[in-house]
Amino acid sequence: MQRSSLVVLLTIVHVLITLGIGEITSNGNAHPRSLHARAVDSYVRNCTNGTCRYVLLVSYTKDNVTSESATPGLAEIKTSLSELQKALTTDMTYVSTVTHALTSGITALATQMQVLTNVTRDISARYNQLAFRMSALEEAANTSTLLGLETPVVVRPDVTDAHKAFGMDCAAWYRASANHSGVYGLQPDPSNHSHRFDAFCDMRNGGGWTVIQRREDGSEDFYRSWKSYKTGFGSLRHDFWLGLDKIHALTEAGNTVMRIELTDWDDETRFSEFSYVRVADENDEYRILAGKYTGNGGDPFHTPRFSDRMQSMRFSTYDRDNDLDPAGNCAVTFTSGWWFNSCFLGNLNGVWYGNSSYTSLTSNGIIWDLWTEHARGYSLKKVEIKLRPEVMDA
Ligand SMILES: [Ca+2]
Repeated sequence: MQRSSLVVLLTIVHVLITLGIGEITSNGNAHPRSLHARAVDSYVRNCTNGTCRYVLLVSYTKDNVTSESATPGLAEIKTSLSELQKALTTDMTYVSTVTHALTSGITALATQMQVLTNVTRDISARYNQLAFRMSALEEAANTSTLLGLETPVVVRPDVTDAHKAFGMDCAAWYRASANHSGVYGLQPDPSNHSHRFDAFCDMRNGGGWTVIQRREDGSEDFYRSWKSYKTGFGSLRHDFWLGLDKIHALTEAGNTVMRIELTDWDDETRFSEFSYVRVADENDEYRILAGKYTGNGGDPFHTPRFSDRMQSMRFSTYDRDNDLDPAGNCAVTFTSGWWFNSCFLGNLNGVWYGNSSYTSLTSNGIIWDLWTEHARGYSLKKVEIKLRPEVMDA
């Protein structure tokens, strides 16, 4: 018997009982109105507003028909009912078996999922270890180049971002025992997977420094557009600017230290450190704020003369004049992109002059006038600017 016809018959039987037809024929006697049900001919399903009524179409005869003639109708219904009950029992057993099999399947699947999760976690941990070792190898390769040794071949695994390890900043890598300076993957905002990038981590001087700018070999032109300074340019292992959007993201926590390291052509070094450095987002033209100064390199943020002061200045490029000089654009005059007032005591994105005796007459070199032993316009040999959190302890 097909399941649909089974349902229909069950419905008919139910309706028969509900309408009292069974009562009419149960004693085989004539109905008070002297009508006898001969047989159920058919029924009509009538639905309105979601409520369905079943109307039975039954043939009747007048009371001259004997009570015996009505009996076969009752017997027929009883037989049908019995058969339906049997079929229903069989179906119920079948449904029960299928349900049991499904439950077992789901339990097995959950176990397999757990195994898969454990395996994924294990692979991820192994990948992180591998990333640390790769960094150490790359750093060793660079060191041997500097020493004039043969550079070992370092094969970097071909991995997509989805499988690559990312730290919030270089300090996070340092805390995770990455002690070697080199290129690491960063994601400053753990909830923003789309803002990931590579950065050079300096693990010296206490470790955990994210380098945002380097000048050492003149391999990059720093007279660049707003868009270029926004996104960054250069090679992380040579001269580069990390990019203002990334610098903003790295200082957003509000407890960032910025360290500026300077080297002159006599290989003398100076440094300036500032606590609570913050670089705003593009809506505020990447305005820079700095807190307390320490070091021996000088402090351009809190210098007495306002027109030189770097505190709270917005970033300017040749195509975006945000400086406070009404007469012109400091970025154009000094071929740079920087936080100019009108104009500066320190401009570290000027032209890199590779001549040890050169003092840029137009002051458009890498200038740090706070280093007072140098003649005015002296262009430095090497600069690095780096960031890390105020508190380094994990
Ligand atoms: Ca201006």
